[in-house]
Amino acid sequence: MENQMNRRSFLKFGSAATGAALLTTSSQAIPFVGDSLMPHHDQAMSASHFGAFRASVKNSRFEGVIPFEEDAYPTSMLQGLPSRTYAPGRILYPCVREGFLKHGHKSDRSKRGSEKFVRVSWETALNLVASEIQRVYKSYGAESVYGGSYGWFCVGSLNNPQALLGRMLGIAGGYTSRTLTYSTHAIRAITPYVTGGDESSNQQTAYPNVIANSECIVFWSADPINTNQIAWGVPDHQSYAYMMELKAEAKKRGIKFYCIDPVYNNTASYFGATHIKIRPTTDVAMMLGMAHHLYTENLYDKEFVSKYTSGFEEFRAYLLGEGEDKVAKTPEWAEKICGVESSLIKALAKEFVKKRTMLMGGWGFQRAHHGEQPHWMLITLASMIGQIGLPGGGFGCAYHYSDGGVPAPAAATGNPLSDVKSGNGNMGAVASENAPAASPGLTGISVNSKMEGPWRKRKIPVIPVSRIVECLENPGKEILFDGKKITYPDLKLAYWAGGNPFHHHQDRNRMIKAWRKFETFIVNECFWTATARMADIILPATTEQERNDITKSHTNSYIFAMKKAVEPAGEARDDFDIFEDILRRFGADEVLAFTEGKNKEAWIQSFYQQSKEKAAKSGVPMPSFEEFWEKGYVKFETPESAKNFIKYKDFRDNPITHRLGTPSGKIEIFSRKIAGYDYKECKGHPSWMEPMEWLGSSVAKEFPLNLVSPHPKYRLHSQLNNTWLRDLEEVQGREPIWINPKDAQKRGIANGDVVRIFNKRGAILGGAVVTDYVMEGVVRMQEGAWYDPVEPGKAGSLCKHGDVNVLIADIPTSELAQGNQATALVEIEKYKGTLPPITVFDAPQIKM
Ligand SMILES: Nc1nc2c(c(=O)[nH]1)N[C@H]1C(S)=C(S)[C@@H](COP(=O)(O)OP(=O)(O)OC[C@H]3O[C@@H](n4cnc5c(=O)[nH]c(N)nc54)[C@H](O)[C@@H]3O)O[C@H]1N2
Ligand SMILES: Nc1nc2c(c(=O)[nH]1)N[C@H]1C(S)=C(S)[C@@H](COP(=O)(O)OP(=O)(O)OC[C@H]3O[C@@H](n4cnc5c(=O)[nH]c(N)nc54)[C@H](O)[C@@H]3O)O[C@H]1N2
Ligand SMILES: [Mo]
Repeated sequence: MENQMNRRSFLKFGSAATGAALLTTSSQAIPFVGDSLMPHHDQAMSASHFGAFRASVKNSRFEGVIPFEEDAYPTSMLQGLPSRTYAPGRILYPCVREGFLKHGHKSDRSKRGSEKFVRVSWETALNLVASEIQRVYKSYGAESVYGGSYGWFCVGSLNNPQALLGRMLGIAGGYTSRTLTYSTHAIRAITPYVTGGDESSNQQTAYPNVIANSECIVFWSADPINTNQIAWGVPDHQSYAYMMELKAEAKKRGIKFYCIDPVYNNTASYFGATHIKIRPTTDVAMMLGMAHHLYTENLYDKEFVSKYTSGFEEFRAYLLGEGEDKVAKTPEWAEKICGVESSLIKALAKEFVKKRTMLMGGWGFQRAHHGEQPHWMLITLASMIGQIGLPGGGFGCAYHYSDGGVPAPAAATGNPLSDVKSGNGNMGAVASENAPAASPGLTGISVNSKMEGPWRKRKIPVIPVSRIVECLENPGKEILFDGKKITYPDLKLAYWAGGNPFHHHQDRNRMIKAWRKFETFIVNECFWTATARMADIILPATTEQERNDITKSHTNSYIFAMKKAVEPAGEARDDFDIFEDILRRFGADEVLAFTEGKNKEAWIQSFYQQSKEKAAKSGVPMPSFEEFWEKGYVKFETPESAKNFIKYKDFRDNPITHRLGTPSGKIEIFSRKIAGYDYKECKGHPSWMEPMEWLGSSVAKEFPLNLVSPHPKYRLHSQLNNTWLRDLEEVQGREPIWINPKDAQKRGIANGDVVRIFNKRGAILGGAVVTDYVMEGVVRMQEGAWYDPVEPGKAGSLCKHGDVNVLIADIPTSELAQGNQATALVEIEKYKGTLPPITVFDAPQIKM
């Protein structure tokens, strides 16, 4: 306690609670006896996409992570944070590509990735950035500056690089931004037409209700045990307590679990689910087979369909083969496509109708050609089952994400971190609609300045996020998109902060060539990622533990203080400071518009105060900022009403007063609007359309294995790949690829071999894991291993580490969503050459 009192002076807001400070107080008084025994209040509270925690700092170094005491299920990934902070590939000073420093935008752009970097001062770097932005504005106009900057930057209401970048460019003169996300491109585009809302982020039937009522739970392309480890805000991992309870209840009541997936995933093993092995991208065929059986056997819920849906008649004609294609979508027809036996398709259809069934849909299957269809068809199937709005029944497409399904305090804001319109707005809070209106929903820095000035009037054009390469290749081209027409701008400069496009985007080799269209590529990064290596100007950014901030848990149950734990590495600076200093090169008004006259501390306090005022209005008291900062968090209680939330119960009870936001007010199995668009690849009702590459296509003759690329267990995309967590999975230093024993045997591949995986788009190395957790004909490699080409910057080079996006096509889902894919056909062979060393985790060559 004595120590706690001493600590107050050091932890006063605004002072750097550095290791040096700690050293002179409690760290000296308490001998090191292992982190778990250290009193919590002696550690700086912090937070991340992996969870909240206290940073243990010794000798000015961030050495340990003590998970937040109220997080009962912390993820192992959290332990990678210290190692990340001191990764050998930290960017320590501003650098410029040598050719760019000499020749500016007239440099040889094909040298990106291979040419040396030159260390420069912040002054030089920022002058160069500002003059490049001004040059492009003058020569081509604001539209030519791309500031869409997609990615999973850090948590923190203030240090949101994406919002800050948009804010800076919006003030400086404008830019082109983006819409939708790589996460939910298709589901988010299609479901507003079907249920009138965004099914990727609305509230799910709460877990307690599922636990009490569901008799059958179907994980359909969903892996919540894996993907709930992280959250778009901060995860508090409450979903794991509910999942444990669900498992215990299943033992008592015999709840049946199915996993419909090409892979027996983490969730399937946890619940001991029955594996329904389905060929990738064929789910719609299976669902149609089930629908056909329900219809012809008169097992479907006619009353639900007629009272709550619209357009079943049009769909029925298609289902029975009375439409244009004259093909009845029988279970036998479906079996030939999806590989699931027709008898099983029928049995499942029957079981889902008979039992109280919750269809938990993930998002894996919408990252595919025609990715709009599976969720539309899932909702159609759920409508025929007829349990939407009943306890423990229906469907939910966000149980796997950011503690979805956890009953929680209300969120007033759609996006918990900020009101940035171009941000990952879909990743909104999953809090209850039953909770009181006013809430602790914490806001953050806005992309729009509130100060008067020309920036207030600027129109920010957008492109669909995953079309960036196509846009570079076809300036001026008009495309169809979600009922509209969009003209691709002529992009000349890109500025990225808080994302890793050379990880997240598909068809790496095509991308490398297209990127040369940019005269200038500027990146703020903490690490020498594949993207940073392709930059012309690179500015070093601080990590979350090197600055103060404030954030909240994704469930809205907590607001967290994020206290600076250590000094920034090298010359790294906060994104906020970097953008403010760029605007200094534009003028004083611009700087004022950016800061609104507040320093970083004042901003952080203002976010807290806004929450406090909002909470007070609904009678929820919050402590003073100082008390909060000292304690490290504020907790909000979950209202009892939230625990029994049932999605669409209101609609079921009264479809007139609670009509849906669709034109008919009902679930639209047929959408007149979409039919009216007259698209080739998205019809008026859910339909099976052959994807460009699947096991039934002609491409499979040459490339017979269907690769899926789900989300990694020990990474957040590419994040943390530069830590020891890599060692938990890699095979001879290569990203693992799961292959079925039968497929491995045919190719003479043994467990632990390094293999070459290839198709027409490129080739990568990987480490074979021979396992029947992946079905025959399918291979699985997680997204996010750092791209490490043998010849950097050269299109077509072998990636020696295992970046799966070398192999995946960059072809849009359809004219509706224009979304991204995550599967492809490939072939695999044992790699016989000498193994090239991995180099991507070390800093590139820098001329000092
Ligand atoms: N094949 C395939 N591809 C996919 C997917 C798939 O399933 N399969 N999934 C897609 C999905 S859903 C997503 S969301 C994307 C993810 O793609 P990204 O979000 O681009 O991937 P991350 O690795 O999270 O990249 C975030 C980057 O931000 C940096 N960063 C973190 N904090 C800061 C900061 O404070 N300042 C600055 N300046 N930088 C910071 C990190 O170092 C990191 O490099 O990938 C997509 N790509
Ligand atoms: N640990 C961890 N958690 C994460 C992330 C992370 O990087 N790491 N990323 C977060 C982000 S940004 C997002 S968007 C979400 C993503 O959440 P999701 O998109 O739901 O996750 P995925 O792992 O891509 O896919 C889920 C399941 O779909 C299966 N699948 C793939 N293709 C098909 C198919 O055609 N049919 C069927 N039936 N199944 C298929 C995969 O094998 C996997 O088991 O996860 C979030 N959570
Ligand atoms: Mo995502």
